[in-house]
Amino acid sequence: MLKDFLEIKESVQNALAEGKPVVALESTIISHGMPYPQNVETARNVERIIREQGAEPATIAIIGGKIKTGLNDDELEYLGRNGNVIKTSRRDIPFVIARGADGATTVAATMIIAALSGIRVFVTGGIGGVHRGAQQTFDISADLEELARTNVAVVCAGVKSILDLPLTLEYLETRGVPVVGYRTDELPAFYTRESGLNVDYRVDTPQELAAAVKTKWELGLDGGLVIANPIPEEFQMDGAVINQAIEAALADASKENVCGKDTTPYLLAKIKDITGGDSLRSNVQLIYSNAALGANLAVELAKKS
Ligand code: PSU
Ligand code: MN
Repeated sequence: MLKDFLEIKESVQNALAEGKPVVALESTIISHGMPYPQNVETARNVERIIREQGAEPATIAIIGGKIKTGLNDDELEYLGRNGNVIKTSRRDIPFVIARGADGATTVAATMIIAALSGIRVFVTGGIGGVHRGAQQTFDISADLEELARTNVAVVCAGVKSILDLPLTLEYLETRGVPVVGYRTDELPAFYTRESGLNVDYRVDTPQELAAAVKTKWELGLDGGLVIANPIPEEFQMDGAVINQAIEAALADASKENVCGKDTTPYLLAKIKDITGGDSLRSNVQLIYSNAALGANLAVELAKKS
């Protein structure tokens, strides 16, 4: 039974029962995406921002073999400090649970658990995608497959240029996943607002966004959406600086033969080191901005149901 595996925090359960807006958050970003203590501090601030916008936050993870939808403060701290948490995507979920282990959920796994919990909106920083060189390595994030099948709207800051942006867009197009620009016609590239690539649709208000999301699912068009919210202007990085850091990080990864699930965390940590922490500052700020938008979307969706 689902309830044997899944524990929904009381405040989240109450919000869901009352049809109030709830926003899911991932935990790989905490355990593998940022260093301690900034990771825990950011996670707490994100939850606060979501509450301030009138929605209930639910950070998702697996702790001691139990799926948690909604973490308390101690659990957030534990995840952020503990170096042994397993990066958990779709295929890892049953094993992490069966072993009674701790798992930090990726975008894919968080979407699955959000959907099981009845949550339709999920906020993160960046999604996984088609990696550069995927023509050779086949490295395509399971996040993209999940977006194709699971009904959760994912608010992010676009696609990070550690990935191949044009190929990621092609993949999403093939799998029927809408890529929506929030107040932009361009796909944002995470650290920067522009990529030179177009999104499918631009929306300018949370109301407009909610109307499209609701229509998609009412028609039975299963799968998620990528809602790309550009990093606020003042926190944007210099394009040349960040691209140089990314190139250097990619070169190191290839020299050290990093592959599989280690690739993304490796690149994120390298980029942070190379930019002397500047990338981390941008990363934190874009998540705050996404948190506000995700909460606004959840509020509008709740009004419509
Ligand atoms: N991109 C980021 N920060 C992150 C991740 C991606 O800017 O923390 C994490 C997310 O949890 C995402 C995962 O789901 O990496 C993708 O990993 P992979 O490429 O191995 O699928
Ligand atoms: Mn991969």
